[in-house]
Amino acid sequence: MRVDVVSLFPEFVAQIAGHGVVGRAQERGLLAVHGWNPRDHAEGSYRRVDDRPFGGGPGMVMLIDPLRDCLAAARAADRAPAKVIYLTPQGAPLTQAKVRELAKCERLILLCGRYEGIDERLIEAEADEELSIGDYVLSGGELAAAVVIDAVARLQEGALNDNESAIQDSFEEDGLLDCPHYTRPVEHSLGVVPSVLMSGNHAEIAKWRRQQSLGRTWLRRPDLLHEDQLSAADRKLLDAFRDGLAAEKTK
Ligand code: 6GU
Repeated sequence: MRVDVVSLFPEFVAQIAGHGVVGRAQERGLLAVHGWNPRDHAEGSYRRVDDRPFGGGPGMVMLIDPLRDCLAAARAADRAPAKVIYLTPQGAPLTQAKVRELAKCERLILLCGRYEGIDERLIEAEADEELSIGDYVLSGGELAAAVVIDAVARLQEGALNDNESAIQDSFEEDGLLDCPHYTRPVEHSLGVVPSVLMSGNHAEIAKWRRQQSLGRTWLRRPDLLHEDQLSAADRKLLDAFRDGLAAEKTK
């Protein structure tokens, strides 16, 4: 997969994409990230890339032409057609389902604007999608681009090592939060590891993990839990989780 990032700070995104799972995916030839700077396509000695907004108000708006020429150069760098994504708080929320969809693309171009924005005509003409990474404001799209790159990189076949399975993670299989994890030592001044995890009983361990996932999702992200769609077994596990909590409270 090839990802081109159009940004006034392309080195910033390249830096982030050079480490960890994403860096390894690039080393393994599963992913290539390239940066493009609209300033390289700006005219005049000032190389101007933005201007004041019509209608007044604070901030600056990115000019159409340097961005359009930069985008054209990025598109032309590879024969494969690219999906162009504009990263903006006004975009559709990024979800793991969307990440799975994007991870299948041969090519993406991520368009990063400054917070005040890009001339709307450029977005209408060039962007296939607009995505947001959450309901808060960042000063530019670069961190969001890094988020998208990380999330799609780890889904490329061969990007994760065996011990980093993507399927176990929160959201990946069934949209539930992940269960808690423990490692040595069993006894620590901060507490003991739940005994079931040392029982060697794999069915019981799987049941406990499922229950923790259901319980945590219910406690922390009820918006993700569709109780009416749970299996009878899941419902039982969740009821027992709630009973356990209630019992603890009355202790
Ligand atoms: Cl994609 N961009 C900016 N500037 N802020 C954001 C965002 C994107 N997603 C959440 N906040």
